[in-house]
Amino acid sequence: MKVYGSSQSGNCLKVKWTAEMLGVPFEWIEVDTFSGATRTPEFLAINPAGQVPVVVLKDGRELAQSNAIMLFLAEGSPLIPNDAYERAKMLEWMFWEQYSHEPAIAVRIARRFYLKTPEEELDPALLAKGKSALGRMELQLKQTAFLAGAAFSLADIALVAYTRVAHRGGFDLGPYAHVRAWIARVEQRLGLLAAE
Ligand SMILES: N[C@@H](CCC(=O)N[C@@H](CS)C(=O)NCC(=O)O)C(=O)O
Repeated sequence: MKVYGSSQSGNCLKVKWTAEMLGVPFEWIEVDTFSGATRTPEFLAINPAGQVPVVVLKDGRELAQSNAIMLFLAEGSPLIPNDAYERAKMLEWMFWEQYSHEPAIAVRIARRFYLKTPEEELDPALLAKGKSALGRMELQLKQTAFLAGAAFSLADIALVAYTRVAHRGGFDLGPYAHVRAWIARVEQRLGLLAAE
């Protein structure tokens, strides 16, 4: 399998970490998302949406969208709960991540940390939306060790990708003690050192 991704993108790292955890062999093809590399005819032939991550399977079929790729890779593995309710809870968090977490936290990280956009030029609503997302995670993680319940699942990999580097987006994780403890637990599972 080929994984087209950017090492700076949490969406791409989710796929990399899932494949590594499951022992799925892959070739990583680095794509610079800030240089127009996702808009070339060659890249658009692989993913017409012009985004990474996208994978090309051994048989040539393509698959995009980080969470869809993770679900594909982890099919039948302990990273997806067997119980229907717990599996749906995992999906609840993964859908929520793409609508209520990533569009605020990842966007601020990209603009502030990578593109060096000054704070006054950033939409102030992103900060409020990101803090609200962190608050929602804190509430859950006060009750359970992992997002979908007692067991580590794809929801934790999906949410940790940008949460562990939220400070790069100007988010102070100080008030979210349970989120911080969860990040450490998930990083340990993934064999990651704490992010700078
Ligand atoms: N919902 C998509 C988001 C993918 C996405 O936003 N990818 C960004 C990098 S994180 C990208 O490729 N940006 C380059 C572009 O839009 O040209 C996913 O989860 O895979």
